[in-house]
Amino acid sequence: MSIYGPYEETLNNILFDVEKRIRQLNQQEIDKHQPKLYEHLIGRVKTPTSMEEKCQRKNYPLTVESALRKCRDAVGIRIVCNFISDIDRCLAILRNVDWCSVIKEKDYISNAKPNGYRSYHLILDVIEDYRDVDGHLPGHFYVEIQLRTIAMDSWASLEHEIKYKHHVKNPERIEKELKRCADQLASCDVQMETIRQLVRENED
Ligand code: 0O2
Repeated sequence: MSIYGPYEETLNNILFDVEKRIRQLNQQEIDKHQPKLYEHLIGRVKTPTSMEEKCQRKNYPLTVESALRKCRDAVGIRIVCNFISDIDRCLAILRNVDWCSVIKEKDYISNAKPNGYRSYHLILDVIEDYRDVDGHLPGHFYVEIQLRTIAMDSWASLEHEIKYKHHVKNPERIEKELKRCADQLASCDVQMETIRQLVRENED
């Protein structure tokens, strides 16, 4: 049995439900003639192998408790937005829904990681009563939400690709270039926001 014990199906159900709810939130915005909340979203249940690696990296025992409680990203959803202000709208909405509570926020947009990584991370405690299996764990679970612009997402994907696929002898130069690229993209995000504002102010 995997590190998720009997909970693998539950995790897939949670992913399905939360994705559906986020799509509904987007539809509600569109119905109110607001811009769409996001460009696209992508969800995954972390593979058991990847979760085991994470637990080992963090020196957690390889147990269901570690995989579902100490780590809180077994279920993850990335929401990729067009504009920074859309991330703010998503945040405001998610903080107010009744089917979860936001228990942790990490703002890597205002405080980018030293390598240039930008994204806004939330941990949701999904309150809905997912069925406990064998009385092991109480019936609520965590979901990690990552909110990013398209530009931030492009950078993170490429950086991930470069970091994991290639081993270079002197990484400092590459890291410096990646950071420069991240900062340029961040500046583009600010410019795009300004352009959106200008369009709004000049609409007929
Ligand atoms: P995957 O496959 O994307 O899930 P914690 O200490 O537990 O509160 P945690 O989870 O160790 O926090 O770290 P954090 O900072 O919240 O970020 C975790 C996730 O953010 C990573 O998940 C990545 O998805 C993403 N991330 C963080 N830093 C970087 C970075 O420098 N580059 C890229 N490309 N992504 C980053 P996983 O588990 O690593 O992978």
